Amino acid sequence: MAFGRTDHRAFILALGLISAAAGHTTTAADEPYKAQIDALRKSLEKYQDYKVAVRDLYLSTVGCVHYSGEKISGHMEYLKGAMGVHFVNVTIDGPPDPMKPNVLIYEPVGKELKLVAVEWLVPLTDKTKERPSLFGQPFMGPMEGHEPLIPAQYVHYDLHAWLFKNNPLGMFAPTNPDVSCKDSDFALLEAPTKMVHGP
Ligand SMILES: [Cu+2]
Repeated sequence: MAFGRTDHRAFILALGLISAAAGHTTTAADEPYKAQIDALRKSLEKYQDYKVAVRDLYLSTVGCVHYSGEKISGHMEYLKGAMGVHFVNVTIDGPPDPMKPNVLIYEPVGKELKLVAVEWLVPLTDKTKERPSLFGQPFMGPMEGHEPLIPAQYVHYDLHAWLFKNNPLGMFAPTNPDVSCKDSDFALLEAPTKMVHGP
């Protein structure tokens, strides 16, 4: 089916409305934030070389994290797929900065690491008044830390953005079924993270 330019835009808008109505905000079209997201992607392109990321203090947490899609009540619903290897910059703190994610995520492909996504990880503290959001996307959580790489006591909100690899589940979905840990010597199958009550 061929869409004219206007038809196409109307179709995307309709899709956005449908998914917003269904509460699937993480798969909604990111159209209104497109310019901001494009600028963010451009500013992070240098991190496609993981050594540049390490020099800027994004440090590897080694394990390639993936999920089986198992559902447990009271736990996060992570659909089957991987995140990859998280490189965390603990020198970035304060409220989430849309232009400065504190996590970069790499997929091991052959003997290389490919930058696939970024993440904002925000601890829940007594100062937290509301759920953070960026690009119109409410963060997920609060949830416990992701064991075994992050201690359970690290209660946090997080938001992933698949800026460098398409995610069929949506730009802001936590897991990506097209990302794999098969080429990693440090694949870690994680259980879905426990949710915590918070603002
Ligand atoms: Cu992640």
